[in-house]
Amino acid sequence: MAKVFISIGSNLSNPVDQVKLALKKLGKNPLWKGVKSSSLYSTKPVGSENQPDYCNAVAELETLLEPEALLDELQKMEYEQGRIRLTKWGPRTLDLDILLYEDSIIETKRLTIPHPRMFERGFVLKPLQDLLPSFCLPGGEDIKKLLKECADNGSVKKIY
Ligand code: A4P
Ligand code: MG
Repeated sequence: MAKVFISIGSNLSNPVDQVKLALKKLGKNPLWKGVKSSSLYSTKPVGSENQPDYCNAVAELETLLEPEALLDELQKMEYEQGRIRLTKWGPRTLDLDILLYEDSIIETKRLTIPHPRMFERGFVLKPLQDLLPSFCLPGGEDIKKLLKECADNGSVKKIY
């Protein structure tokens, strides 16, 4: 079984409900087990700022799926929740990104793991810290130290 961390983000169509629904669906899917969730956070958009605030969370699970097969399943879930890809970093009903897959380093046409932008994003690291409080990311960086250096750290507010 591979331990995997997935970032969940939404900023359209009741973002909190979208994230809750995604967590519920993750919890029911027989393709993985042991699903745990971080708290939910309200976050300011990073990258393309002219869009609504996000709800973000991180989920942990264990699966026998290989990374690309896992990505296929997550993309299916995105479409089921009405995801339409209009612009890169644009608003979305559901974004599911694979942050970490065990301690693998993967670079393929479809996948980069660890997720290349996770280390500079408070909206990823703060929820991840709920699940891995004293964690050193692959590469050895301490999550607490990285979080302090994130430009968006101050705008990540816990909802519950
Ligand atoms: N892909 C490569 N690596 C991965 C991975 N580790 N996990 C490929 C998932 N997908 C990965 O993704 C585009 C392609 O990335 C996929 O087809 C897959 O093969 P996408 O979801 O279609 O597009 P995107 O989400 O717009 O791009 P990307 O690169 O995932 O965007 P980011 O960097 O994740 O940024 N601000 C706040 N506050 N909260 C957010 O959640 N999200 C973004 C998206 C920007 N600003 C945000 C948030
Ligand atoms: Mg994505």
